Amino acid sequence: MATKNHNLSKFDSPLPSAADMRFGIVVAEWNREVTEALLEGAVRTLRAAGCPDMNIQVKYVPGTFELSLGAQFFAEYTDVDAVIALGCVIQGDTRHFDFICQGVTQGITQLQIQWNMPIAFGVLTVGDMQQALDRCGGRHGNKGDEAAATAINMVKLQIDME
Ligand code: DLZ
Repeated sequence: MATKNHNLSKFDSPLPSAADMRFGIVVAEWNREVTEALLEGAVRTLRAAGCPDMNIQVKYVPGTFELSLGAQFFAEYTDVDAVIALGCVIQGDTRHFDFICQGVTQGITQLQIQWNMPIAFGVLTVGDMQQALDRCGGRHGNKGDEAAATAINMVKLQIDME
């Protein structure tokens, strides 16, 4: 019987080939400077794993709150294997931040289960713009890149388990 190696996550391994995988990327237009950088990171990672450009579709929604519905459109109307949702919510003086974060996390969680489709959560939820810049290609890496790697790994896992 195969046992799990608890010291090394399989997701620390090199990425599987994404040559035959199809991805939808839904990008929030709010804080566009940040979300475009997340998008660049995600596309770079998909390409590096062998995914051809023709297998990558990008669509924009107004804000992070709309990412769930954008992801659902991909699931319902296209033949993608996974969706990568990219957004950036910056904490302000009101509770808007909490509602948007709650809405998108719950929405994406529900969609994944409902559609049996990986939807990677590439949403930055940060206190200020500097924290966002640090995570979209700055000193904390690029979370778009990480979201794309997650999507590739989850599609591979689904293929292996089907
Ligand atoms: C309204 C709003 C605010 C205040 N802040 C953000 C944000 O930091 N990041 C983001 O992606 N979107 C924000 N939005 C817009 C909402 O996501 C949404 O587009 C609107 O509430 C309309 O549904």
